[in-house]
Amino acid sequence: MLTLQIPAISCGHCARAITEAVLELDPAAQVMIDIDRKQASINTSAATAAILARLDDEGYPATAA
Ligand SMILES: [Cu+2]
Repeated sequence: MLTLQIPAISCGHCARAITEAVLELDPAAQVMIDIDRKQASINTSAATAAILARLDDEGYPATAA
């Protein structure tokens, strides 16, 4: 389980955009977003670096929580 801190999360749209970005990398990924805590919990076989790069492209820079 990868837990990311993503300060730019502010609403459901952000949560959906992040989820879709992760699913493009790994269609089997499980993504849980906590909007209040601005955290994403991701169960994925994709490389963490690839996830971080993809989220950065989407405008949601993330750090490991
Ligand atoms: Cu939003």
